[in-house]
This record gives sequence, C-alpha cells and structure tokens, in this order.
Amino acid sequence: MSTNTQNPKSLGNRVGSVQCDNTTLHLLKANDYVANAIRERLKDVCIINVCSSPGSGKTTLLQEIGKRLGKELNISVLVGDPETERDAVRMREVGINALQIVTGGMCHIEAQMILQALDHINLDGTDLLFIENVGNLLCPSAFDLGEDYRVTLIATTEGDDKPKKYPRMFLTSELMLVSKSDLLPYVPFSIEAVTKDAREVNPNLEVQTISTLNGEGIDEWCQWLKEKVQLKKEAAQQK
Ligand SMILES: Nc1nc2c(ncn2[C@@H]2O[C@H](COP(=O)(O)OP(=O)(O)OP(=O)(O)O)[C@@H](O)[C@H]2O)c(=O)[nH]1
Ligand SMILES: [Mg+2]
Repeated sequence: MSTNTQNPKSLGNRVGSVQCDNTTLHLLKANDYVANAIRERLKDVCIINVCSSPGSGKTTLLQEIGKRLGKELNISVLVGDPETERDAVRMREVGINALQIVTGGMCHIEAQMILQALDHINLDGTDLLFIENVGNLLCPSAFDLGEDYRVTLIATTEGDDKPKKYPRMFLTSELMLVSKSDLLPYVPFSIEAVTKDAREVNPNLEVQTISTLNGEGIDEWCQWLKEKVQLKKEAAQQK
C-alpha cells in the first residue's frame, strides 16, 4: 500500500490513492465528484479557498478585502469553524455576504458541506467567493472544494519551518501569503527561508508578504484578486 502525492497541480492527485494488488482506490473520489459539481454550478464565480493554521489572520484579511474591494466586486464568504458563528458575524459587520459552516468539531471543510451551504446563501451576482477553511495546515489540503485557487497564509509568528513540515498544504496552493509582516522586527522569522523551503516543495508557488495591521502588500493582493476574477469571467464567456 502506498499513498500517491505526485503531480500536485492535477486535481485528481490532490488526494491520496491506495494501491493494492489489483486495484487503485482514490480515497476522496466522492469529494472530487462533488467539487466538480460546485465548479459546474458556479461557472462564472471566482472561488478562492483560504487556508492556514488557526489565527494566522484569515478573517481579518478577508474583512479588509471586503472593505477595499466591496464597491468594485460583489464578494461572498463561506467560513468554516469547528464551533461558533463568530467569523461570519465579523464578515457581516463589514458588509460582506457571509455564511458560517459549523463543522461540529471536524478539522476541515469537505465539498459536500459547500454544496449544501449553497442552498442557504444567495450568490446572485457574486464575482468572488472566498471559502475560509478551518484553521489547520494538514487536513484541508486533501479536500478539493471546487475552488479555482488555493491560498495559504503563514504568519510570521508561526515559524518559517512550516512548508517542509506540512508540505501538502503548500504543494496544493497557488499562492502563499506571509501574513503579519508588521511583526517581523520582533520575531525570528526569515522571509527568504520560508520562501526557499516553500518553493522546494512547490516551485510554482507565488509568494506575497502582507500585513492587515499596517497595510503592507494589501494593494498587491487586491490586484491579484481582481486579475483572477477577470480571468474567470473571460473563461466563463468562452464556454
Ligand atoms: N500583528 C498583526 N496581527 C494580526 C494581523 N492580522 C490579524 N491579526 C490578529 O491575529 C489574530 C487572529 O486573527 P484572525 O483573523 O481571527 O485569524 P484567523 O486565521 O481567521 O483565525 P481562525 O479562523 O481562528 O483560524 C487576531 O487577534 C488579529 O487581530 C496582522 O496583519 N498583524
Ligand atoms: Mg477566522
């Protein structure tokens, strides 16, 4: 028995497979089936799956993006937490259309949770749908949620050794956001070291540095988001 983690950019290989004597079982095939149904249903919505350890600044960042881009783009958020609706409340406080997925203790969001949530949130006119995943660098990496892009935050307070310890999260992400850069003068964290390790895991990984507190890098990420929304709309028109 072995676990296949090759070819990270192929969605089918985002999840493990079990090879026995006469057969290969894709362990999360049902999840991938649902993820594709989500993609089909939200053809012209750009979907971003935002992942990180607990507390790296996902909700604070999405609140800021809502404030900055809310007039240009119609933004919605599905946010997962094991308990409480606090993050959805925080999003709504700044005017973002948001729905909480309480996973009841589960450490990740699965595609079927997103599909069910779509019946409880109005996404008419939504250009950009964020999925804020449960804070966890391990399990969320295995579950395709129908997203177009996976963005992983790593805060300067977490230590710069995480990409090699939790490689699949970085292997399956398109962008790594180094968050809380305002704290760099106070913590032992090297942007060069974390970038080197992350790119050894995934040579195609884009890297941006941000701070929601002092605003560093937020304009750049807004630009990145606007480009991705535009690309999605163009792709949808060609279909
Ligand atoms: N110094 C600093 N603190 C930040 C920054 N962004 C967020 N924080 C703080 O970090 C803490 C966690 O922020 P959240 O946005 O709740 O983090 P999260 O990733 O959504 O947390 P979970 O949803 O629980 O995984 C809060 O106290 C924020 O005020 C930042 O750019 N700099
Ligand atoms: Mg949060």
